[in-house]
Amino acid sequence: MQKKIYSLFALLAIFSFVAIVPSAFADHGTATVTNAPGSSVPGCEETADGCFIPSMVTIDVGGEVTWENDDTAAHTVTSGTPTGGPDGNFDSSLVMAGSSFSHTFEDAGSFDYFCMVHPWMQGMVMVTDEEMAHGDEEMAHGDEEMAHSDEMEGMKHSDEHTTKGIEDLSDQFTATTTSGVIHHIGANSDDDTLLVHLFGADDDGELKIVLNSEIITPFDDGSYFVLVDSEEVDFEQMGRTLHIQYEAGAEKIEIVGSHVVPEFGTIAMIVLAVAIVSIIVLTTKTRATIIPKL
Ligand SMILES: [Cu+2]
Repeated sequence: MQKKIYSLFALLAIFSFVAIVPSAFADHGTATVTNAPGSSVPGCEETADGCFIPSMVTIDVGGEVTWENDDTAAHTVTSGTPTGGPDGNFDSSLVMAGSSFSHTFEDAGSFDYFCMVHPWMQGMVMVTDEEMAHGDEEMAHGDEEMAHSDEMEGMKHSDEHTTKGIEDLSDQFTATTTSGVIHHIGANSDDDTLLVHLFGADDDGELKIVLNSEIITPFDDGSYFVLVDSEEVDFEQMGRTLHIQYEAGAEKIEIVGSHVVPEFGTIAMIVLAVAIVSIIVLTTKTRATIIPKL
């Protein structure tokens, strides 16, 4: 009898281990960035790929980024900005063509870097807190299923709106504020940013927004990054629901993802128009073949 219990316990332990392992070992630990060929001459900063490819990478705390210099010129990877100068977080010094440089990130946050030789070359490393990046998975495993189903409802709600093809982007999202009102939500596909303009936020407040995946796609690990009045802020994320704190007087909240589709409403309208036209064409054709038979 006792043996049975033990083996049952062992089975349970193995099972829960198997359930936990995939999320714990999901590989967000490393990222590789390469120097754009020819980046020693200005111009790469105006391309979609940028001078460091990709120009923004996201890793977990403790993760390592490797910069491979595939270009023919020597470059540096220096934390900081061209205008503010090196900030001392990391510096590769000169990396020769064909060589590489790696750095391990022990703290969460966003780290700007640039090339000292070619200051038009700029990039960013986002280091996310493991718990935040995997909030979604933990929710699913945890006993907070109530909150999860609430979120699902929120998503359904916003999906309903998209199928109707409403022009105003504010209607594509389920969003609430505790201070001020949402004046406008706009999408900028150039820097993959969703812009939430606040009006009359006289007190500190919180924006709760359920992101519509039709419009904004998160980074590979499911995370986003958020700026309030152009300053990066910490926020809570549960799946596609973000809780963003802002201070009194805040006007602009930017949510950055890996891809943003602007004016989804317009696209939906086009799809709708095409559907209607094809229905009309089909019915007239069918009628044309039916009428002679009558
Ligand atoms: Cu360079």
